Amino acid sequence: MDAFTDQELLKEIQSGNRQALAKAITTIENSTVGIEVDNVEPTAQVLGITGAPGVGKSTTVDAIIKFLRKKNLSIAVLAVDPSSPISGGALLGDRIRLADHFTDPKVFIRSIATRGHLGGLSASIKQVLKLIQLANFDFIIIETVGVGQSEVEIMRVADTVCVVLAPGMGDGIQAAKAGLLEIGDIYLVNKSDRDGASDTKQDIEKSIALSMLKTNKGVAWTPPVLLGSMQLGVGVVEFMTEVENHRRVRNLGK
Ligand SMILES: Nc1nc2c(ncn2[C@@H]2O[C@H](COP(=O)(O)OP(=O)(O)O)[C@@H](O)[C@H]2O)c(=O)[nH]1
Ligand SMILES: [Mg+2]
Repeated sequence: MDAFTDQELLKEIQSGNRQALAKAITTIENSTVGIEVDNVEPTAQVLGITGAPGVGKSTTVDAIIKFLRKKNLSIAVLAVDPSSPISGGALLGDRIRLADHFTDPKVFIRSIATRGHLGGLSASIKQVLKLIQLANFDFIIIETVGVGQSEVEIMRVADTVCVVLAPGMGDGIQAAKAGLLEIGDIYLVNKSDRDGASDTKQDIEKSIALSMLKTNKGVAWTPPVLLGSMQLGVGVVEFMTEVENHRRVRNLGK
């Protein structure tokens, strides 16, 4: 595929060549120049999934893929690790969990570390997203590996941001400190099969109400706080209903 010019590569991506897409992403990941992509009409809703390590983000991604595949929709997943120059253990774990989908041609899963890009992390993520939009997926998911300023920044490229939390893994104050209460469109308290999930939900609801008072925004959309157990498949439909509601309210994608 090395013989392809950038333009040919883009054509291949558009016609559904996943290998070409993977190659183009690698080029962006490793180079300081990138690939010139313009005039991409975004069709897919971009869902960002963030939250502390271990809350169940990858499990949520897996549940979403299963949900969407039942509707015969195609999905691209981008796992972004801004901290690590080489794909670390966390991403490897994700890969194993998502291995069920590897033979499914309608599911494209890719991790990205973005080491060298000149324009910085969010610039290269934007480029990668453009390429994925070009490939005409129905749905795009971006999962970040941890929580920090770079994750908050990555989430700016998403249309709909979901913050995943879990009982006993940080309260509203911690979430506020991490900047998560300003960026979430949907809050998911995962692991509802564990003790304390309702308390976490109430705590987050209170903290969101406070942060919305301060920022005085969100009149058109009040972020819902949902309970669910993505591992057990509990609350997946309700979660996806809110993702769809947000798309409609914000008039995103198709
Ligand atoms: N009890 C329980 N455990 C869960 C649930 N969802 C995920 N987990 C577990 O939490 C751990 C971390 O999940 P993972 O999806 O890798 O979290 P991530 O680091 O946020 O991507 C794994 O051991 C999962 O099996 C759930 O709904 N209930
Ligand atoms: Mg993960």
